Amino acid sequence: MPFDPTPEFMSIICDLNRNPARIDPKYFYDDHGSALFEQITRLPEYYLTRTELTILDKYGSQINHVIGQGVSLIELGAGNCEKSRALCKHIRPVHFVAIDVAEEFVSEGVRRMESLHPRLVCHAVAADLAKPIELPAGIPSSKRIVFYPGSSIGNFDPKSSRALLERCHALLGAEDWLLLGVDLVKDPEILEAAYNDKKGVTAQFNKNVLIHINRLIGSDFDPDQWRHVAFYNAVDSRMEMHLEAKSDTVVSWPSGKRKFHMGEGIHTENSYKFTLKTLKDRLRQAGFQHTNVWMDEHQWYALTLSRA
Ligand code: AVI
Repeated sequence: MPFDPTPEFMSIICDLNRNPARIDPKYFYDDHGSALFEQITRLPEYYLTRTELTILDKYGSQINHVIGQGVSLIELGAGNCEKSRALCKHIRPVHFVAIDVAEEFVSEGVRRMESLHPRLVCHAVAADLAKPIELPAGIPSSKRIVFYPGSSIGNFDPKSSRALLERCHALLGAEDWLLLGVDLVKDPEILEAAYNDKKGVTAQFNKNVLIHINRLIGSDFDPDQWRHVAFYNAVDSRMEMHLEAKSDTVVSWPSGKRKFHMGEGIHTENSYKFTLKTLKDRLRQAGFQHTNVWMDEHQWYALTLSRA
C-alpha cells in the first residue's frame, strides 16, 4: 500500500529533522500527559497554579464587580476546568465554553461544571488554539469574557502569542473582556525548581511526549534513552525544556530516521515569563486596553483583566 502521510505526520517529521530537533508542546497533552500535568499543578515547587487560584479567590469579587452580570465565560486551554470552577464562586455566567486540545479531559471538566451549576449552559470544544477559534452556535455576541489562565500564553513565542491574543480580540466586542493569567519574571532558582521537581513528575511529563509521538507517527523513541533538562534562559525571559540523548541513538519512523548524538537535544517547550511592561505592551499590540492587574504578595504571578 502506498505510504500517504498526513499533514500532522509531515509537520512532526519536519520538526524532528530540524537542528536542533523540536516537538510542538501541544503533543504533551495526550490523556496520560494531561493527567501528569494535573499532578504538576499540585507539586510544592510548581507555584503557578496555587498562586493563580489564591489571586482568583482574593480578587474574584472585584472581577465580578468590573464585568457585571449575565456573561458568557469562554475558557481557553481549560483542561479540567478547575480555574473556571474557582472563578464561578465569584461570577455567575449564563454560558460556559471550555476549549482544549485534550478532548476527553475537557469533556470530563465540563461534566463536573454542569453538575455543580445545573442552570449554566455548558459546551466542551476540542480545538487547537494555534488555529482560528470557533465558538458553538448560540453563544450571545455580547457580554463575553475570554479567560486564559495558567500562564499558557507563555508557551507561545512572542509572535504567536500576539497572534493568539488577536484571535481572542476578534471573538470580543467593545464591551467584552479578556482575563489572562501570566507568570512573572523572578529569581531563576525559583523558576528552575518549578520545572525540575524533586519527585520527577515534570521529567515524566516531558518524556511522555515521546510515547505520544510514537503513537502518532509510528516512531520508536525509547523514553529511557532521554534525559529531562529544564533551565531559565534570561536573554529570552523563558524557561526551556529539552530532552537530551543519554547515548548515541537512532530513531526511526515510516519513511525515515534520524541519528541523535549523545548529549544532543530535542527542544520540547518554552515557557515565557513576563514583566508587567512586556505583558501590557503585548496586550496593547493585540488591541486590548484599560488593563486591571492583580498579583500575589510576592508579585510572582499576575491576573489581568483587559477591555477588548
Ligand atoms: C501549561 N503550561 C503553562 C505549563 C508551563 O508552566 O509552561 C506546562 C508545564 N511545563 C512544565 N511544567 C508545566
